[in-house]
Amino acid sequence: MLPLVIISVLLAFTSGKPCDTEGSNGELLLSLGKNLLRSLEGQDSAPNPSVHLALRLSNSHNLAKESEHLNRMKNHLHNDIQNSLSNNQPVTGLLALYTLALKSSCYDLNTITFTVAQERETLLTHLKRQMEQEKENIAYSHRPLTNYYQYSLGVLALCVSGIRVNNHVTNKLIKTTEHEHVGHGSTDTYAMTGMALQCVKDAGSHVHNAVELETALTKIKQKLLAARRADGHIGNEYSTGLAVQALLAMGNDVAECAASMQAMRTDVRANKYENPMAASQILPALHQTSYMHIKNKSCLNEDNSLVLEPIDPVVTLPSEITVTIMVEVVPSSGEATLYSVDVPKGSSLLAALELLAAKNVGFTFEKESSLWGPFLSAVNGEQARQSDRRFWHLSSDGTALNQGVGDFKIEAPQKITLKNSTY
Ligand code: B12
Repeated sequence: MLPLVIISVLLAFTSGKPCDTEGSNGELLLSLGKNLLRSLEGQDSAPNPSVHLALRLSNSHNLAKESEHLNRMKNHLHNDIQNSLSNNQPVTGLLALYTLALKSSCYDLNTITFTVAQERETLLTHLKRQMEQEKENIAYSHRPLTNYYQYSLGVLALCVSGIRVNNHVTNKLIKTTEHEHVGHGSTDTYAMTGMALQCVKDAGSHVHNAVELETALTKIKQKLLAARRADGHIGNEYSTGLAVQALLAMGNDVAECAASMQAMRTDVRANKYENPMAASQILPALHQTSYMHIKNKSCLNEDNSLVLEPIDPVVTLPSEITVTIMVEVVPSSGEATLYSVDVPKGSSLLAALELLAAKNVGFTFEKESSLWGPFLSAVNGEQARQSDRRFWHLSSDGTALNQGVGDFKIEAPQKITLKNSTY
């Protein structure tokens, strides 16, 4: 009997895919898909191209809701991008995400146009132009107008849409990888660069620098593998999905991602991906696919079984237990001010800052909305502008937060520091 058990266990190990998504994991994927679909409901929820992508890369669909969301993107998101283009603001990442989202629904990209200075041009022409401007900026100041994450998204979006990416544009990405100039969110950025360069390699268009391209891809793989933690995460909880997507796109053996898949599943069960952006970046990885695979999407014979059951609204009353937090503000002058405020345990940092501002002790702040939620943009009247490459950095007792003000919850007394920093 015992040998039989041992043999079956061994067989299960050798025949089962290490990143298997069958069985109970199927349930997990389904519930994550439903949560994403739910995040698009509600009057004031803005259409989100990253969520669209994740839903389209899943195995189960709600085709009616996906097509409704596609239409909302074609109105609202389209208008937002049109406004940025008209105001000459760089919008590479959003334009790229929009392109990927449309492509993931097999939408004819040539029918999407924007009008700037009375000239109507297609989405892809605009994306190519944004990439040229980004490239010029790199040549001039060694940095893209936006960041290398968005630059990579741009290359990826052009490539999966079957556009031949200008060699000079790709070369800038190869060179950055070589010189390791990626900055904040480096795992996320390496992952996006990996998918972009792999797509270019597979397209076979970048022949004259093939060796450098290969070297860059090898380096990215090494960087991602070196960022693996003992608990399976690559970088942190929020970069693991993109990192796994990239490793899969770069043809890594699925066995190498088993621990990371497991880490993400544990995170899903612990509700770490309640932010739809976070969930949208990990879902494709859990489905063992990647943004790069949008290139070959046919949209034929798709499953249509993702149904949303009505759920009872959950009302959470503020906790009666309060915790005292210190809020330290360090403006660009370096002169720190310390405040203190009592907040209900479990409040978001945003709610805590609102309570502090309401005390009229001289603390004020402003926020801007983004795909990830509220972004802290000004404190005590001081803006930390992206155009100046500054931002309000968040930390707790000296450790950088890996969530924003809307998602980070205050569970214990601590000192929160808001520091005007450069990136
Ligand atoms: C580049 C980048 C930044 C840059 C953005 C400016 C720029 N022009 O380069 C800077 C350095 C300012 C930044 C800051 C922060 N970031 Co950041 N950032 C990224 C990165 C690598 C790419 C974002 C991007 O360009 N997306 C493409 C465009 C199309 O999407 P977008 O949503 O419109 O992009 C804008 C917003 O995302 C916003 N933004 C950037 N980071 C964050 C974080 C939060 C919480 C919010 C609300 C908004 C926001 O800036 C983007 C450019 O305008 C992502 C990686 C990822 N996986 O998404 C991390 C990422 C989004 N950042 C993250 C974090 C934690 C932060 C900080 C909270 C870090 C800190 N301890 O202070 C701060 C935000 C603090 C604040 N003031 O509210 C996490 C968010 C995880 C989560 N669960 O919320 C990510 C996923 C990285 C990671 N794996 O940990 N970031």
